[in-house]
Amino acid sequence: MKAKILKALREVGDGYLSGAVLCEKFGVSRQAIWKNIATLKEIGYEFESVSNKGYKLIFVPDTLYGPEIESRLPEASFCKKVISFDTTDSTNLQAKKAAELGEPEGTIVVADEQTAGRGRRGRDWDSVHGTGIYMSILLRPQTDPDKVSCLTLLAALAVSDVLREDCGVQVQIKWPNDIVIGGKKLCGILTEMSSEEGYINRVVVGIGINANMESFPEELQSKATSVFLETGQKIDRAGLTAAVAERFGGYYLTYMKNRSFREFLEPYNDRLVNRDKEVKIYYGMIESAKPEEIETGIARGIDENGALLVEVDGQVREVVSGEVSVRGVMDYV
Ligand code: BT5
Repeated sequence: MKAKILKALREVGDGYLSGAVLCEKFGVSRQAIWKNIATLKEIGYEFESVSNKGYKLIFVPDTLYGPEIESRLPEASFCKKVISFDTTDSTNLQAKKAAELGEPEGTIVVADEQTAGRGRRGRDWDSVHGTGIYMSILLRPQTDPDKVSCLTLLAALAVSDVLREDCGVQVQIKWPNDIVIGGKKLCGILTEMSSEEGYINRVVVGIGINANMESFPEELQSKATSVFLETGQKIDRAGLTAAVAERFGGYYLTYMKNRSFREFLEPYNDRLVNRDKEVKIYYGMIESAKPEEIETGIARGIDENGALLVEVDGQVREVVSGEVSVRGVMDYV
């Protein structure tokens, strides 16, 4: 109901909507509308209320509040439900719990802060309160488990599209799961799957976007950046979350319908930061890789299975994500 009220009030823009109109529109009592508006006020929303005219939405707090994000999604969106937390351990962990409770495909879990944000292979994701976007999308794809790695690539494409179009940041993709600009990471993606005997129970695509951070802890300063640091503009996090969910949902449905990454190949490769550059492939943890676990070659792009094609000593290797990390020869990119 809160999402519906917010959407209706946003749609009238500078106008007002009376309690009576809202009651009729949503088939609920005056009391129900009033109660929902009172809850929104407690969260920080401000309404102008004029007798004989009704309510006007005049201030929206900067939070990743579920009904706010739902109110920004189109009616026919792939993502219908948003579960939100002010603070949680990890939105990926919460999305897995939601999956166990039977929540449907397309449910999104968001948080304003993560106390145990996770990266790949046990690494951490720095997730301070109120500045980043921490979101996880629950999927139940009816496909082979080996098609799942492409979902990370679709998410990278969706996030990079939205960042370019809506925020004006000319980001690139560092295969398989990073969005980068100027050699620094702006977003990371962690896709986790649970499957049995070739059958997928669920997939969680977790996306962390550095939106409005003004600075980073010392250990991340040389490798992390945010939309704010790149543009000098604070962005509307709830709007960006909805836009990413919507764009990803569209790509996901196309991918599942065609069962192929073919139509995404060109846009992905165009945006690949390592393309035709020398890269190091680490077949082990970067931090402790032995020399025999590192290979150097030229990245040529990805193939239809989402593998990175790397030319090593004149031969092309298909490098599969999940098994390796890729770095620039001198640096992170
Ligand atoms: C990733 O791992 O890049 C995946 C990050 C996914 C985070 C999202 S947030 C919502 C959802 N819930 C979760 O718990 N996770 C997902 P990886 O490629 O392993 O990179 C991790 C490395 O990036 C760390 O070891 C740091 O070096 C660096 N890092 C950590 N926090 C960062 C940040 N906020 N910005 C940029 N780099 C960061």
